[in-house]
Amino acid sequence: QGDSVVAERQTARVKPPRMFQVVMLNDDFTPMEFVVGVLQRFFGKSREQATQIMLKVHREGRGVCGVYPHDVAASKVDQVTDFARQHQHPLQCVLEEV
Ligand code: NFA
Repeated sequence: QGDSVVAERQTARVKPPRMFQVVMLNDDFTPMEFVVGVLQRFFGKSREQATQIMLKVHREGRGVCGVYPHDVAASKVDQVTDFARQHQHPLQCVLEEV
């Protein structure tokens, strides 16, 4: 009962964080296998989930890798961009507010 009072006061006072999708963009050069590895390494996807997302991006031009608060989403974009550059692939991700 005391807890519900606390919970109500918090829901009134604590605003939810703005959330951002990390959207992966297709290109003609990055190998499919590399993209699957990126989705597993940086977005915690299983091999099966990663393959589905990679194919969606390949066929439709873009796909959502995950949804995070701004600082987390921005750091994922940087990590993916840096990792791709290190391997000389043009793979790109962008942020979009949900
Ligand atoms: N279109 C790339 C290819 O045919 C694969 C790819 C998928 C690239 C998803 C970027 C994102 N090798």
